[in-house]
Amino acid sequence: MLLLAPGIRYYPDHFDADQQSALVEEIRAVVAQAPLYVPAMPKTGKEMSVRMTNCGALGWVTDKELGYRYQALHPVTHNPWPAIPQRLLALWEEVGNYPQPPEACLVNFYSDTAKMGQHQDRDEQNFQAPVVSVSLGDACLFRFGGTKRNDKTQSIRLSSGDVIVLGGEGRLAFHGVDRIYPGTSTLLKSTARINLTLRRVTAS
Ligand SMILES: O=C(O)CCC(=O)C(=O)O
Ligand SMILES: [Mn+2]
Repeated sequence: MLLLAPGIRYYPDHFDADQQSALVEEIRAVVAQAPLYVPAMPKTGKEMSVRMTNCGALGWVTDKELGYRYQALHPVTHNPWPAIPQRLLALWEEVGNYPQPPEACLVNFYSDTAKMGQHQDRDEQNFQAPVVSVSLGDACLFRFGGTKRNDKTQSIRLSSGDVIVLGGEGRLAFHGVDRIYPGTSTLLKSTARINLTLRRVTAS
């Protein structure tokens, strides 16, 4: 484990190749039940480049009308989200350092050109619990800073199997994905990156 900044922990190659393949199969099963959808920004309705779905009791969603929020039902199918795979619950137990399990696992699907702007994860009622994030497939350029938008930032290349934890002083750090490096992994069928983000939503 490498401490990148206060509260920002990096576990390179946390999942080996076999575990990554198993995780991809588990996520395929999630997507089969809860299809990827196109999230849109609050108010403007501008579509994000990342496709999303969730597993867990709650899922993070966004659309023009209601904005960023957590909800128990898929916004298109209106079905409950599938359960979080056991392997991810075990990851949370291992690195989360938090007594209760995650309630939400956001699945972000990045095509070659997708990216995610700098933001804080602050739609949760609970900032005591960390955010635990898994990278699968193509590498990306992940950039993070401090708790103010204009704080100095650092960039790190995240590869398949890597895990990042934003906890404690790093829980509200700004972060985002500047670019994908297409064709840097053969894990997925197409050139793409999947990110899985585990979160506790409600206050204890
Ligand atoms: O894809 C990533 O590595 C970051 C995803 C993220 O920050 C989020 O979903 O809030
Ligand atoms: Mn985030």
